Amino acid sequence: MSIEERFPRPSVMGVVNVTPDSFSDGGVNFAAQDAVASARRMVDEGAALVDVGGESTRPGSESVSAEEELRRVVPVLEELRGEVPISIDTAKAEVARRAIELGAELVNDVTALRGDPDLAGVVASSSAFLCLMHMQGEPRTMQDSPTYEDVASEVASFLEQRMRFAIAEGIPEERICLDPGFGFGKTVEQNFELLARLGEIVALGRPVLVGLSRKRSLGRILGDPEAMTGPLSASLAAAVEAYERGATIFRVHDVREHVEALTVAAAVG
Ligand code: HH2
Repeated sequence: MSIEERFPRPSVMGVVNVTPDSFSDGGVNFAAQDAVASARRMVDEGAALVDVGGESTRPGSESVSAEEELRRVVPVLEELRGEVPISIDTAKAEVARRAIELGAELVNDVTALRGDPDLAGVVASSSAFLCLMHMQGEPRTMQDSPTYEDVASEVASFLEQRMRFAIAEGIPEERICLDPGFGFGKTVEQNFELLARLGEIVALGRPVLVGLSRKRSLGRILGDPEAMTGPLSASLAAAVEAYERGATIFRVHDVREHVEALTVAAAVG
């Protein structure tokens, strides 16, 4: 089955960060039982799947070991197994392998198969879907001075290359979706230009996943130059703009509100 058949446009992906330090919900779901309850609630609210992550990738964050990531996510995945459709937000082959064994359907790799040389093989030898995301630099330093000649065309050509790499590694194209990586090595202006020109990413021919929810660019465009997050209202506007430009999967913290907004956008469309 292709990813667009499994997750038709628009599909909402709820975010469950089993971390102490994620940028907007750090600590909220750090206890496994809280993460499980959040995931179940998100599905009740209309999420098509839930993205479980054990490592923050917020600007400035440090990476964690595979052992620590497994310690965080495995109890959550065990509990949700067979009940909630799961995406695993990881760049580590070992974590992806265990998550797939526990039923994860999608591997969400913010490094687009550049982080762990074994990850492509793990995905290829499973039936999991894969999200390839653009990032300039690495989380610890990516917001220091992101530079592009032309952000939209550079992100598009990066994603096309990473898709070719994934296909060459044995991952069928129909299982791949692409993500421009809002906030990952991009200024406020670059993020908004990328959103305006999202059609250029959609034109690559694969479903596009967007993560705009609560991102700091949304808070900054509202006038606070120091904002570290953006409000729900701005997240909804950004999601609808992305939908209008062809996005398929929406990675969000506030599921009910996004499902409602996107249902209206889809009815107009
Ligand atoms: N954003 C974050 C994490 N993972 N994955 C994809 N595909 N796209 C995104 O835009 C994306 C992502 C950052 O958000 P969050 O998970 O809320 O925070 P943190 O990385 O601090 O855990």
